[in-house]
Amino acid sequence: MTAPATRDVLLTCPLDCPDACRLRISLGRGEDGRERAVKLTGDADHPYTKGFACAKTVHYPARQNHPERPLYPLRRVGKKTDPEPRFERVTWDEALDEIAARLRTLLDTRGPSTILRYNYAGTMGLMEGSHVHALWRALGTPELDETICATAGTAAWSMGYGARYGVDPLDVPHARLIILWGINSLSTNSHLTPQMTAARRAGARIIHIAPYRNRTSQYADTHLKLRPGTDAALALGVMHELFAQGWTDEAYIREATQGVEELREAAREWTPERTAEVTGLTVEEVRDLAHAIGTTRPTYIRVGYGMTRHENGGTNLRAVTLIPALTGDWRHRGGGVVLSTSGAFPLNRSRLGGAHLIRLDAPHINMNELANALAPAAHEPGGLGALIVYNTNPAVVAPDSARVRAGMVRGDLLMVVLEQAMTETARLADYVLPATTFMEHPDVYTSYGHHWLGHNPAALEAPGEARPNTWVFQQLARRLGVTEPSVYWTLDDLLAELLDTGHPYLKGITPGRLKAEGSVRLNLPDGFLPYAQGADTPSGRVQLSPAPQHREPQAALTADYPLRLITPPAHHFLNSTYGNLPHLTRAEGSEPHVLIHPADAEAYALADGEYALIASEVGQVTRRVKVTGAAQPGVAVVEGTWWGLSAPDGTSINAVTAQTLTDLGGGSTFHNTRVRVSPLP
Ligand SMILES: Nc1nc2c(c(=O)[nH]1)N[C@H]1C(S)=C(S)[C@@H](COP(=O)(O)OP(=O)(O)OC[C@H]3O[C@@H](n4cnc5c(=O)[nH]c(N)nc54)[C@H](O)[C@@H]3O)O[C@H]1N2
Ligand SMILES: Nc1nc2c(c(=O)[nH]1)N[C@H]1C(S)=C(S)[C@@H](COP(=O)(O)OP(=O)(O)OC[C@H]3O[C@@H](n4cnc5c(=O)[nH]c(N)nc54)[C@H](O)[C@@H]3O)O[C@H]1N2
Ligand code: SF4
Ligand SMILES: [Mo]
Repeated sequence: MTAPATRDVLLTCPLDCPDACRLRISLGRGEDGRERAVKLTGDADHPYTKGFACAKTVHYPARQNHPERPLYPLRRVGKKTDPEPRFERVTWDEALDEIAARLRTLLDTRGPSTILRYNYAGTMGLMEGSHVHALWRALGTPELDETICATAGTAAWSMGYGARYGVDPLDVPHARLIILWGINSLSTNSHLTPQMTAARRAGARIIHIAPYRNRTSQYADTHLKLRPGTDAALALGVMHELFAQGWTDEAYIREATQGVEELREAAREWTPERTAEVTGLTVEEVRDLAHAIGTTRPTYIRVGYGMTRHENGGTNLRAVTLIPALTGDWRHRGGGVVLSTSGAFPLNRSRLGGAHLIRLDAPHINMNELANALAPAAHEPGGLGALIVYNTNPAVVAPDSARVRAGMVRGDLLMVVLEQAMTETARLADYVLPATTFMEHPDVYTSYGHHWLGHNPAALEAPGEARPNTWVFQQLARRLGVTEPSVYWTLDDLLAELLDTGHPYLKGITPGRLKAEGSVRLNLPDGFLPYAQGADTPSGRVQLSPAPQHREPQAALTADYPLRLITPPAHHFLNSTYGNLPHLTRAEGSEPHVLIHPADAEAYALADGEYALIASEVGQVTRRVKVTGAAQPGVAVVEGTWWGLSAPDGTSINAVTAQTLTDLGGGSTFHNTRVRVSPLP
């Protein structure tokens, strides 16, 4: 259908992934004369992307040209509870006039608190992903606390260190010990791999710490299969040995930290024996880990958000991040710990997304509690009359998803979904508004895994009548009589403001240069060593107090719910993105599986290849069992937030996960679910 490629463009990947790759995309003309993407790979000249895209995004052209992609505004015909949704094509004017009229009525009769924007990181673009909230802030709708992914980690990091700086990934080849702690980096941060391989060639050892064996464990030299949710115990066990064996860097502790005595006291009880008992590791494994960390400089620790998705996930992550403050690794190039590099982008965000419009008295809604927020009917106190969804697929990715869907199909709720794909959320909408992709709209990008800023021009004409989110909201704003200027900014307006800080890291980076070069490295000082002299906290020191403590979850395992279910990302999907591409679902095994250890298979009469019922206190799903030693006794694993449409029972795995929040940051607890797995009757 599509002719051979005629030209290449270089663009930054917009997806929620630390790598923010520079992509080389080949365009060709179809029979209809329209240019489209035909091939995608990584830019060979980019020092971090190094010429390859991941196993999922190489298929972005198929996603973009998907036959079911919505290309025209659609209005529902029939009821939201109909088993097969039906939509009719309408003009943009019809859709926008009708939506604006419904919003106007809600604003006039019941006020802005009845309208909820619901969004996440479908695009990381600062325009289409962040600035686009300005309309809702100008209207004074509830503040959505964007907690589904990173806030437990951010809160934990900021207690110890303040802003999130991280080791430059290009310094990783200097490390001699690499610890991948609570992250499946070969799947979720794949461009770190060449850097680690370079370190390995120079003699580095690589350790993976995660409850089940996956690609990253296989790549590592050592896999420590700890019990989920016990990272604080393991970190304290390591610290016990650092203190006991004299492996601490006393100069660093004295000059750059505060609270070491409290931490030393807390670590005292975490002998290797006690640590082994709590974490499920052997005493030798605990001693070996501590010895490796204590005696190897530089030690590089890459922590993932994965380990935070537990009740005590914030504290667990904080405990791990404090280790380099005891070893002094921050003073060694390639040493330290990384959660995110995003703090290094010193942009002027004072009006980004209408930040200056946020009202102090605005109600807040935690996005993990969408099921609750949708529960009261529109006429009840606190009831929502409208839900405006963009850059996210909550019917699949939000916890307690069956109740989320039940709330969405309420007849009195206006639901508008801006989408690039006919997701299960879009299928529940009153209006589906076709959205452009990163190749079809201009935007700017930071990264949470490296230090380049990216700018994408609109490289392709939008197909059909797809429009950027910002265009849609500006059209609504006009119809609602909104006069706030920032709502109407173009990307050039935003870019000028973002770069206007005078910060040394942005020196020489003008809008013109960024647009001309496309990808520009921040002006970090030579030998960038964040936290070598202290931290970005009020005291200027790394804050070790209050000392982290291990705690068992309130959702303790019981005879009724004897297994802990973790639901980490799949290699071939990005959250639910790509879950509608058959060659990627096939690569993931065609349907979601639950990994069960042979000992549990025997205990609960589960047979390999058979269907089983996974039941939690929240709900239940049916999944095919894979009996495998990759799991551990007591832990069930379902990889990937598959579309419910791919599952035997049509449900998302989040039908069993709960709205429980983390100890810090109000974060999600997707790996915290206690379940019972039984053969399907
Ligand atoms: N292929 C792919 N890449 C992705 C994504 C995707 O869905 N697929 N999602 C993107 C997004 S949005 C994010 S936030 C990042 C997330 O990427 P990561 O930061 O890697 O976080 P998770 O993927 O949630 O974590 C997965 C790992 O955490 C481990 N884990 C679970 N519980 C615990 C625990 O208690 N302790 C320890 N030590 N380990 C634990 C799992 O075994 C698994 O190895 O990846 C991004 N990249
Ligand atoms: N059980 C379980 N659940 C999880 C997780 C888990 O590990 N386990 N991970 C959680 C995590 S870390 C995260 S970050 C969330 C992520 O959840 P989401 O943010 O919902 O991510 P995606 O599922 O990738 O859906 C993004 C949607 O945005 C759309 N989109 C992309 N770009 C644009 C655009 O420019 N405009 C518009 N209008 N739409 C666009 C895409 O088509 C896609 O449907 O899921 C969470 N849910
Ligand atoms: S690795 Fe991440 S940033 Fe790179 S192409 Fe894949 S999803 Fe995009
Ligand atoms: Mo995420």
